[in-house]
Amino acid sequence: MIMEDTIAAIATPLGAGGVGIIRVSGPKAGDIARRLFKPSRGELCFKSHHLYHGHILAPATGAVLDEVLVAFMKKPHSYTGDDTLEINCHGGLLILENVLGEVVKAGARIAMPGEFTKRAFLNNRMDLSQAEAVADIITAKTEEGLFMALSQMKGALRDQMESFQGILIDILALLEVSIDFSEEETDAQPPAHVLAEIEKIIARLTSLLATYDQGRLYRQGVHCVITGKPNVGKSSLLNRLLGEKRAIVTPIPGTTRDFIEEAVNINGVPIKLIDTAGIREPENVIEETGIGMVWDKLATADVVIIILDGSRPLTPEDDRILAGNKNRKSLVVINKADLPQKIGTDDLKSLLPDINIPPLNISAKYGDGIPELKDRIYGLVMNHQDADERRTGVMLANIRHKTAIEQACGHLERAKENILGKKSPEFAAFDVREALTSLGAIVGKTTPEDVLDRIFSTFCIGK
Ligand SMILES: Nc1nc2c(ncn2[C@@H]2O[C@H](COP(=O)(O)OP(=O)(O)O)[C@@H](O)[C@H]2O)c(=O)[nH]1
Ligand SMILES: [Mg+2]
Repeated sequence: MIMEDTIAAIATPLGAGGVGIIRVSGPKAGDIARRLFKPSRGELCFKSHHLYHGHILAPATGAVLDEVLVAFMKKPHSYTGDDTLEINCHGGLLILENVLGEVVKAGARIAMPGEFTKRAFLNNRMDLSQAEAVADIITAKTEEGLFMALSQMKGALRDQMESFQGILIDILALLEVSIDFSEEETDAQPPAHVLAEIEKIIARLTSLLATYDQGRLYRQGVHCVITGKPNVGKSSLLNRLLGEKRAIVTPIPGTTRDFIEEAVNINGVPIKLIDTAGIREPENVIEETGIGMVWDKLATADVVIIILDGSRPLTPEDDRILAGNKNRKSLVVINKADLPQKIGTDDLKSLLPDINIPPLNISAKYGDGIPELKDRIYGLVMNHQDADERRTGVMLANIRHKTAIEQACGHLERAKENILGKKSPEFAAFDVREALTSLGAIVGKTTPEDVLDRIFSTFCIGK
């Protein structure tokens, strides 16, 4: 596909840095380079994929804007598949803006977020799942998340989809043969093994779907909200898990008012810890609003850590907090294990009648029980699989992919019903074609324009 206009953007993060890169892509890229760049030695002869030293000059005044290294990548061997110019400037915002300004005057326009990658996709340099992986690589928070994104960028998900599509096309061929046949013999049915083939592929799609829960956690992370009544040690626990004094800890109840959110990495899973205000009978409107916000936050949590203060008897507030989180994935911990304990086993039994793992005793202040708590958090969010096992197969991590596969399964279930109901094979063939369309959306073959726009608009500028 030939792109009409030439796009340009600063591709490096804004701010001071060693180098700042301006990326230009489109038919005018070479022309812009010839207009603005003056090589330090000899005549300008841009060999593709070579680095040239020289200066960027403003053509109108001849003023030197920066000393640079430039590279020209001739199409189709560039990231976007179009002619691409990369100008390595000194990494100052003003320099980059000045050079970008001249690039625009010379005929480029400022790129939209993700537009370089969108062009790469439109030029068939990569499929949509690979383009999405580019964004995931940039935002990956842990090694596991990065590994997943890298394998998707290398085409693992696309290869998987292609193999499924190949199977569906074979099934479709069998169905179409029986359609032709049915014109002569009215109630012709597809061969018996078609049904088995459909069942087999549904099973494979279903097991791929089962990887989503974990894949999503690696990609997006887990929201873990710490709750409990005032003064039980929520902020102390946040600090302890982080390994730094982030939240203010005092003996005065009601110290924490706003949410404090910090990321930690527990065995490769990015976890966002959220410290909250203590829940109790509010004493004023401000506190009431604050506590309402804590309940809202709890409602969005993937995991909740409920803290009890082991050095004091249980209170109705503890009861209310436990009851209010009954349906959430939660861990109960008894803090202040270093002090004489006031919560008896019987108190716990009446409070937590159906809990199967006993609450964990910890000391946020001194660190007792923290490694075990991390293991429990990890165990709660992940199924027990070791990392090597996870690394062997493709994992779904993106809701768009998951939805597409669910739709494909739905169509295939219908195909199955139509075959079992001895309907004309045309019905099943229609369903299988729909399933192919659903799978095609993952790699971008059948993805509507507005969905593409939405996907690329979440990228950063210059990517
Ligand atoms: N002895 C002891 N004191 C603790 C422990 N954890 C927290 N505290 C103390 O309990 C008080 C309240 O702690 P804080 O973390 O602010 O509780 P929050 O209100 O739940 O956030 C502070 O004086 C802490 O030093 C612990 O494990 N042992
Ligand atoms: Mg606090």
